[in-house]
Amino acid sequence: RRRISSSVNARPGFVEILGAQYPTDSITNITPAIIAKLPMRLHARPAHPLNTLRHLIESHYSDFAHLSSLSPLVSPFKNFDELSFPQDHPGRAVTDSYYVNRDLMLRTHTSVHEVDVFRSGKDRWLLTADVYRRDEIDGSHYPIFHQVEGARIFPADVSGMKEVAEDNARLRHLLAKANIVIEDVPHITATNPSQPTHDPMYSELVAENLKLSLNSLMLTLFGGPGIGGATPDAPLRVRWIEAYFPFTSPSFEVEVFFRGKWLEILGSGVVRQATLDTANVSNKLGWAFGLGLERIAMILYSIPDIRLFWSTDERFLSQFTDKAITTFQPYSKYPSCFKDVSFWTRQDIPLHENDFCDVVRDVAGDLVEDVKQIDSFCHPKTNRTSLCYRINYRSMDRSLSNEEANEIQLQVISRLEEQFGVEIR
Ligand code: FA5
Ligand code: MG
Repeated sequence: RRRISSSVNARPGFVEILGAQYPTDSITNITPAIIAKLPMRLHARPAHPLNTLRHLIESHYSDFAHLSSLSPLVSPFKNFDELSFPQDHPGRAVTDSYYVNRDLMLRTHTSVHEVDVFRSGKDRWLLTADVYRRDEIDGSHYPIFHQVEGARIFPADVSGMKEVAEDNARLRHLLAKANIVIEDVPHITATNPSQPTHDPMYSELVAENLKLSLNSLMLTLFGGPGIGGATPDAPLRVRWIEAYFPFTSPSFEVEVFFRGKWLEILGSGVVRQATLDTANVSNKLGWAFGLGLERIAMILYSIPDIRLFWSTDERFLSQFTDKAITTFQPYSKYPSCFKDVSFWTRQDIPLHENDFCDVVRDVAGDLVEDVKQIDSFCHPKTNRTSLCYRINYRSMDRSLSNEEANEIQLQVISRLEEQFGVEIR
């Protein structure tokens, strides 16, 4: 079970990732499909929409340090423990994250690098990277996506707070003239408290700086009339929502109203002092945010399917330049073809939906468009569970024959039998 296929070029008991070999163990669940995509670095490809969007954000934060080449292989300790995640946090589960082995995983968020970057002495920085989460399969979910982390810290004293207050005045002035409507929540509440070691007045000032700074970023990204954003009679709408993250308090999410829908853009908050203590900058206080590039790019460029970012088709890639955000012109959509598979699961071998999806992704690659469970029942006498999944296959680049889809489906079935001992019905 969770066997790494022999297509990965490594000694038995090892897996090769980005040119180095790592021992596997009983929790290894990284798949060849994921390993093959690790060197892609879409956020660094000239003229790729994700790269252009990153540069737009970097130019907005032009006086920040810009980082983008840290390794995706991290320890679970750094990804979770160092950021105050509780032991039982669901993100740690093998069903939700990709593990190379017990001590090494693919980062699930860019926050994993906060401690190291703060420790290196940077007090205002952006970091862009690929992040990895096991998930369902559809047009807006992909197991790899890209985040930009941003952070700014100030001296936790009167001089630092004077700096914050001045910056707040500058940003408030700038936003007052802009075509933007902001739905705010209080900076600090009983359910979204300031931290015990923080002077609440300092925490208020920093939370306000975070909000003003991000409102101004939203204006840069979504405020232009040319891209269907704000117009004189329809201002940009930004909504702040109370949130929870183990490594910030108070915490917030930001949503933007764009083309008729509220779109979740980012998570953010006042950095937990434990993070800054670990980074040896206990005398500082500040904020951080993490935003997802794909969702923003899909909206700004009108890209309808998240798999397109991974397309090597010239009809996709040649449409973009590194100068500006343009509207994607869809080329003909090829027909899709669905296949169902019904099977009895084994009681002694758990099969999570994310396990099912990883088998499909591993066999079908980007030829899978979505996967849905269409039936599930438990036999009253034998107590066995039967599942039925519908897999929708479609190529974005060419027409896929029914024979080819059948061939892929057969491989999916034999992998399910082999890895999870299922009995096909
Ligand atoms: C985080 O990852 C936190 N590290 C963000 C953060 C940073 C909070 C710093 C506080 C301080 P979350 O899991 O909500 O949080 O993801 C952040 C953003 O990434 C989301 O708002 C969304 O834009 C994007 N995102 C999350 N999951 C996906 C996904 N499956 N596909 C595409 N984008 C996603
Ligand atoms: Mg979220």
